[in-house]
Amino acid sequence: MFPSVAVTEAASEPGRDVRTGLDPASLMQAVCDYLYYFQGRHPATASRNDFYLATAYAVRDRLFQRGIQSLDALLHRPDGRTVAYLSAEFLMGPQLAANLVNLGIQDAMREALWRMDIRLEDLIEHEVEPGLGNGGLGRLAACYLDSLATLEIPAIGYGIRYEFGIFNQQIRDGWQVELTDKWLHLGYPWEVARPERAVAVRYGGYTETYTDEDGRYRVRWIPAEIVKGVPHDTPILGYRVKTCNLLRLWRAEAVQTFDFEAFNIGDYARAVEDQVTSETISKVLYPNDASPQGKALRLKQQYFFVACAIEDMLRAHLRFGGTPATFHKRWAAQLNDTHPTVAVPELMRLLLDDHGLEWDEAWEVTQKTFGYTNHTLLPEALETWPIDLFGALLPRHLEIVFEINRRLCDGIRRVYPGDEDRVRRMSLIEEQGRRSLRMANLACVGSHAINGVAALHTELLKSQVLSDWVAMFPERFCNITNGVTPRRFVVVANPGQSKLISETIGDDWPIHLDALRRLETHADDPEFRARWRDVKHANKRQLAAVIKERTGISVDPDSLFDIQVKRIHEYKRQHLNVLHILTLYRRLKLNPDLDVVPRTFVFGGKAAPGYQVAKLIIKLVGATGDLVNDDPDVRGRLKVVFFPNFSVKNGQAIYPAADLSEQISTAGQEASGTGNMKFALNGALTIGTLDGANIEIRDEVGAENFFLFGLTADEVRSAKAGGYAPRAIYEQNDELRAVVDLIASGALAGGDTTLFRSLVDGLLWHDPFMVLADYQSYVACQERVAALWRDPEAWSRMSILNVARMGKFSSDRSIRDYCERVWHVGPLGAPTEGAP
Ligand code: 475
Repeated sequence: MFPSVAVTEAASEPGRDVRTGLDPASLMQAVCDYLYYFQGRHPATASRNDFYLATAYAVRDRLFQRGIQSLDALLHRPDGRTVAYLSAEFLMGPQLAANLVNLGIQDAMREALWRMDIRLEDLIEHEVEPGLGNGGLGRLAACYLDSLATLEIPAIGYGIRYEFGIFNQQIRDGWQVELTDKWLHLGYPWEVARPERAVAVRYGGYTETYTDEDGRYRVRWIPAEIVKGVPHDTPILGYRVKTCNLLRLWRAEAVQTFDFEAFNIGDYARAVEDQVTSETISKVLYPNDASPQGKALRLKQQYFFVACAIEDMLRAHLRFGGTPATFHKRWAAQLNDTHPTVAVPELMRLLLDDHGLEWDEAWEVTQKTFGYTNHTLLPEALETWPIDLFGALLPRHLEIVFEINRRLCDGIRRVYPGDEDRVRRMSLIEEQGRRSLRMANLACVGSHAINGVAALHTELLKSQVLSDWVAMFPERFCNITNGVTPRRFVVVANPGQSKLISETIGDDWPIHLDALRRLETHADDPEFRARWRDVKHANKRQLAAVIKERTGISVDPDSLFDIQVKRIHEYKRQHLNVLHILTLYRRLKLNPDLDVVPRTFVFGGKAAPGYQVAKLIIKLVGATGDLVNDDPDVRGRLKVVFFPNFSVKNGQAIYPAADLSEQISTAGQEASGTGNMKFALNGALTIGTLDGANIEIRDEVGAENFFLFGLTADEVRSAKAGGYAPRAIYEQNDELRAVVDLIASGALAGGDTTLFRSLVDGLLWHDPFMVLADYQSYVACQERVAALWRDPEAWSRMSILNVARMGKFSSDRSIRDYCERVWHVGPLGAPTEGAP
């Protein structure tokens, strides 16, 4: 069935030939061969991009070699389960350095390139990352792929190969400007297109019934439009293991390049137009990270990659001897938020209409296949699709959804007779206003497991958003706290800290992150602390140079680097951070000789292009910098920087240089956060609220090693229930009032009192995210931060203890949790307890 041919064997031993050798000589040969024979360049005249591509291709060979071996291993284990991670976003970050680290050939490649007078670091810097995600959710998917491969679990990430990813952000006159992300323009060497595995995706049209040969009543879908999905595969190698999985992203293509019929009748333009329309599907990533607009194209995108993925999975399953009824025994599919939820009716459709299963059997297969992860409680982020729109695009799926809903509502009525209000709440259809399909409800009914991404988030999910579902299906719910990959975010991003840790406690910590505990005893060693500080200082000098280059602002590496990087959103409260900066500024203006701790405040993050308040917050940060940075009374003691175009790549330069990590969302709003983990793993101390994973981070590192402030989620709720009046807080707090008045006065806007008016009024009259309520507690907490900073030994000790106790937040632990609680798979896909 699958010939384990001699060719595979010949190439199966890493290092056996020049093509796959891992020594500097083989690597140099491979890079040269690519330059010569693939790119047609002479090393003497090749550009940096030529060298980058040649190096990437040489690395990719070594990945594919391991990928083929992984596939081989899988094929010899026909009872195994493969994980399919379905996600509309994968924020992979740059690939070169991470792959070299996972292969263990960073030094060998550096040496190989050096022999050709090329600096590896220049090539790493040159790389453009595929920004195929908005933020946390997309980056989490990428961390999980890294961990799946490292834990040797067969897995495929399925998503969309957007031609344009998240926009590039420029700052002009303090305002965000969005530029198209043309990440493919110099060529993307990490992927391979597989046109022979294309899938036809159908849209629109109508359904009809017919009677098959056995006299059974069947339905068929007559679509109005067909689009081709072409897979592009990127190999995902684990850290120092042979397992190499796949990220398979789909690009939309017109079925025929020209509609010849239209061409013949002379309507050339329309034929080309149709092609353009088809290819629009994978054109661009929607840049909203919280409030999906009900755009038809977005639903088309969702169905597009889901249909491709399910078809691809089913094909593989049948090819290797499976039957439609055993699909769930070979595949565990995870819904990364509700974006891929149309997979539920899609799998049902294939099983019912194409493979003739009965409803109950198809439903059992479907439920056992899917798990659903919720990533946000924000009400505006809960996806719904107008029924008319959904039905026009996916008429057969709507019929199936209605039948799922009929059975669901019957079930609710059986368990809760007479409770029509509950039926109304749990129904897949929202009947108020424009009738619409509730994707979270569809995900819940179609999955055997439902999880939140941090303990508090799961509790809030269970007690609020999904409480009816918990009551009826309690066994489906579990928490799986997020994690991040220590390979990319420590080994690659922070070589100085990594080297020091490995010299001190050994080098197994990247795969056994709990081993960082061994650092605890060194926290009391003054010599170790001094080396720890030296590493941080070097990282800060590097970041200072980048800041100077990108913004023109000089910052002092001896100052406290106080950093907030994440999407710009009111609930994340970048403006609370600004209020603190302006508080310090005012104190210095009143008393220029005040002894303040010098600080560099760094902000970074993108605002959704249509989110005006978030864009105004960016402007406010810039205006604060303009006011503060060159004020003679400040004497350089406060610097405020907006670092443009925050991305995975920029994050890798920023996290290692942070002293203080700002995790200051309103309690109950941030599902988990993962930046909080990246900072802490790089030795930053956290100032934060009891929100998301902050709570668990604090539990791990110890309350005495965490700067906590602010209302709890419960307190936020009761404050709101009791009629929260921000204006009263403003009136009672002199310093707060002065700072808010400063913003309103126009002093940050060249005298213009209107620019920040909406922001100020929002705080004074509504303040839905309790910025004013938490202000005093935040400022007081920042004073404790400053006091500790004055004691470098105590600060270093705390920083070391933070890193030592962050083991829980490896994405390896998260993936083990998913394997145990949701997927029931082990290494190499071996079924584990509870496997279906
Ligand atoms: C949470 N993105 C973080 C992270 O679990 C959490 C929504 C709609 C459309 C497109 N993107 C989105 C998110 O909802 C998102 O990124 N959520 C984030 O997921 C991983 O750590 O707290 O805000």
